[in-house]
Amino acid sequence: MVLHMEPHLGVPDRGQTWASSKPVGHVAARPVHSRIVTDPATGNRYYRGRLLGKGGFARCYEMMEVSSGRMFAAKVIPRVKLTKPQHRDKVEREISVHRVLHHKHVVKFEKHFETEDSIIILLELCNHQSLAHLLRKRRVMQEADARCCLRHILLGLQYLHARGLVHRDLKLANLFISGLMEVKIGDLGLATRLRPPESRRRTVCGTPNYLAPEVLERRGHGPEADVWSLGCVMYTLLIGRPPFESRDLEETYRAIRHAAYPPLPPLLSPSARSLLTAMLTQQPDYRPTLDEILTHDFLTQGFTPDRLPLAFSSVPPVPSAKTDHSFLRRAFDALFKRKEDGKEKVKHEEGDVKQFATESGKNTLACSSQSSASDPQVNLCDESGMLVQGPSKPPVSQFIPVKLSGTSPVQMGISKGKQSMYLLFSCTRSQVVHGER
Ligand code: 9ZP
Repeated sequence: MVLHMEPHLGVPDRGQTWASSKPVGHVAARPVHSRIVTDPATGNRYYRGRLLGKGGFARCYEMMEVSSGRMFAAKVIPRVKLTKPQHRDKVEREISVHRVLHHKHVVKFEKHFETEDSIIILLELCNHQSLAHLLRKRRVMQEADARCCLRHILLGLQYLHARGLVHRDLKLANLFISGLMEVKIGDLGLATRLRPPESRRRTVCGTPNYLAPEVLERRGHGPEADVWSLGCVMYTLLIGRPPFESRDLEETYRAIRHAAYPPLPPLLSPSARSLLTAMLTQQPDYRPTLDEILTHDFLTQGFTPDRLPLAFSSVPPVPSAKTDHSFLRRAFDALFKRKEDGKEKVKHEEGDVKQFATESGKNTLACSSQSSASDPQVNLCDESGMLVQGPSKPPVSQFIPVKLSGTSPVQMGISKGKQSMYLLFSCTRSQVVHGER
């Protein structure tokens, strides 16, 4: 069992680093990390991409299976980190619990293998990271989008509970967002088998902010504790901060024990208010069950998108609709209109696009066209799908690349430093994502 390394002649391969310079006389240096990792059992090779983050014992990377090009999120756990037997037990338990789960709203466990120095777990790669990342960019969510998140999580949780598993660590950072903008429950490191109340585990685990009062008071951990955490998730999505947050941990614990959270803002709908209050009930027996939540008015009344809006993944909400829309309108005119013999005609010169890119701020645009190349009807929308200029407002999922007199859509995508102005390029992206339905 060896960590496969590309043949080398005393110099590191690209992407490798040498172990820090050793004193003279030390045995030969070796590369610290190889970019290529081989599963010794199958011979499958994986290319290690960028670091996604760290968690527990693991460093997490993007990994590509070389033979198929499939991408995974990999947890790489160095053996040296597993200093106690219970560390290894914990990793093995996570693997044994997770590997048999198959549900659209639970992150997929793909495979695991061991090399000489690490245990490697390959998981479904969720291209839009987690709800924690998303909320850091957006601050809060509209009720319809929160409803969509909640529905996805509830379906995943229903699957886990039906299999006798409680997650025990539901929080925004463990709720991942796929490339198709669906929410998936991940990180089952703390998940445990449901036991009868008298023999329930009394260990305190999880992030303090989302811990249920009964877990804090070591009265055991049942499925109701996941409902409490889900209430905390819903509160955070709609209000922008966790319900039990304070600078002092003791203060947080006191608030949790009394289920004392700041008053719900008046703008919250009555059904959101009633569901939150029910989920954040101090007594576990009085909290709604997953089935009751799924049939609650908040989840059944009002529009629920199938997925989160793609726009969530890339841009913060437009700060001032007024200025931005006037900018977008000017952009549209400069890009697609020109006066000729007193008549307005559509044009598409790159020079104009560039001129706008340099003038522009941080707006992201998307275009769609509904007509033939000879008579282009261009809609210019902001990322939320709001029509800014053009004959009609298509739903984002109907974006199609605009082809104006043979110009390739991608050629018109322009970015300027960090502030990007995507034109037809971003609608091509929407189309790819939405086309995978
Ligand atoms: N992170 C920035 C700091 C560089 C990212 O850009 C990033 C990108 C991701 O996908 C492109 C991503 C996470 C962070 N995706 C992802 N992360 C997972 C994950 C699936 N997809 N998981 C599946 N099961 N558990 C999770 C978990 C471990 C692999 N993660 C993340 C948790 C922390 C880092 C990776």
